[in-house]
Amino acid sequence: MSPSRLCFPGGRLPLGRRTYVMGILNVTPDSFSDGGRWIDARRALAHARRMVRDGADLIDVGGESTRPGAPAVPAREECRRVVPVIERLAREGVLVSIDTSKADVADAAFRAGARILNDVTALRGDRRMARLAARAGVAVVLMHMKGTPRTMQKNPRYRDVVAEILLYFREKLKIALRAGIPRDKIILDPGIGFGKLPGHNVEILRRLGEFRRLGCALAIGTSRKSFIGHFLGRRVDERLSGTAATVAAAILRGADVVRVHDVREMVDVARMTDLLR
Ligand code: HH2
Repeated sequence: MSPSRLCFPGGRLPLGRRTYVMGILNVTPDSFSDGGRWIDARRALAHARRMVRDGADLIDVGGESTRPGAPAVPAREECRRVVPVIERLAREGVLVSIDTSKADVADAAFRAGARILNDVTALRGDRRMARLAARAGVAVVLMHMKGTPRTMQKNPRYRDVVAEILLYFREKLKIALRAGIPRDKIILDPGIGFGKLPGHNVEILRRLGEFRRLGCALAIGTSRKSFIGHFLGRRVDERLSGTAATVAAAILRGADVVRVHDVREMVDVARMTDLLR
């Protein structure tokens, strides 16, 4: 069972024809690979516009880092960081997703024009989130994470990592559907690096196709992540080629959306890999 499209307010993306590239915009002082670079709204906007020119299909705007041990950011501060940027981008016709687990931030982001919710807690961070997203009619990324950002990398164990994530997705899908978010507005993301050891991430990528049986769009975020550094011995700013390999592999196994920092390069990877798929 494969979905044919991804729907959101005012538009839809047909699935299965090509891969969509989601450009990452971290309006944060402390993100793991680009913290502090785009905290100023003007620079953030310029960076987002460059990603769009480079071929990004959508921009994922986040105001709080999810790296292990990152300090929590109050909703007001998160809104202060992301809302002005979302407003401008949305006005320019850019498809924006909001990377947050807080309903207050999501609400403000939807009002500012975000049309996709990217919730790394898959709606479990805030009880109000599912209903809010359903009412707004936005598409929703449900990402798998074992534990919380604070605890997730403390010796995560799985019997079968893919089976466990499939089970988690089935549960969260049920909650989302019950809240009124239809399947053609749901994107599943196995959450590379969120409560996974390097070998778990590799296994997820090798078996990515198994998630397609849930009948939802599939997203994946490997960009610059530490498992690439683990296997290649590369610093965070040296992981472009490693990222490219994972993006290509994910596309060959059925990813619909790839979440990346280096848009120009990964658009090329996506276009070539789409041809080969
Ligand atoms: N990864 C990060 C953040 N949000 N969302 C989804 N759906 N999938 C991911 O893999 C994912 C995500 C972590 O990357 P980044 O945003 O660059 O870092 P930080 O959380 O430190 O800002």
